[in-house]
Amino acid sequence: MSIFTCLLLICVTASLSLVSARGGETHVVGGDEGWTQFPNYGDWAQGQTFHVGDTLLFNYDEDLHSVIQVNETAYEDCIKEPNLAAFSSGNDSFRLAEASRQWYICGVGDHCENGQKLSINVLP
Ligand SMILES: *[C@@H]1O[C@H](CO)[C@@H](O)[C@H](O)[C@H]1NC(C)=O
Ligand SMILES: *[C@@H]1O[C@H](CO)[C@@H](O)[C@H](O)[C@H]1NC(C)=O
Ligand SMILES: [Cu+2]
Repeated sequence: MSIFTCLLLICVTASLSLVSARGGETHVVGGDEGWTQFPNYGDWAQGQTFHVGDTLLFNYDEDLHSVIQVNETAYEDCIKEPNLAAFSSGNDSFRLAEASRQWYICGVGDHCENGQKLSINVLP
C-alpha cells in the first residue's frame, strides 16, 4: 500500500468516527441502574457528552418514579408544579433538540430532595 493510500485511509477512518460521534447517540439515564433514588446523576452526567440529535432515555418503574422537566430554580428547590413537561410511562425518551442546559427531577415523594435529579448540558 502506498503512503498516500495509507494516509487517505487514516483520514477517512478519522472523519467517519467524528461523524458517528455526533448525534444519534442514546443516553440511558443512570446506565444499568436507570432512573431511581440514590445514584448520583451528577457523576453519571459527567461521564457523558450530550449533543443535539442525541436521545435521552429515562428507564424506571412507573409505579415508583416519574420524570419532570423543570427550570434551574425548580431543580434546585425541587418544585414540581408548574413545570415544563411531565412524563410517567417508565420508558420516556426525548430527542435533544437544542443546545442548552436542561433540568429533570423525579416527581414522586421526596425523591428529588433525596437527589433524584439530573442536570445536563447539551452541546451543538
Ligand atoms: C421556574 O419554575 C418555577 C416553578 O417551577 C416558576 O415559579 C418560575 O417562575 C420559573 N422561573 C423562570 C425564570 O422561568
Ligand atoms: C421504550 O420505548 C422505545 C420507543 O421510544 C421502544 O422502542 C422500546 O421498545 C420501549 N421499551 C420498552 C421496554 O417498552
Ligand atoms: Cu423517584
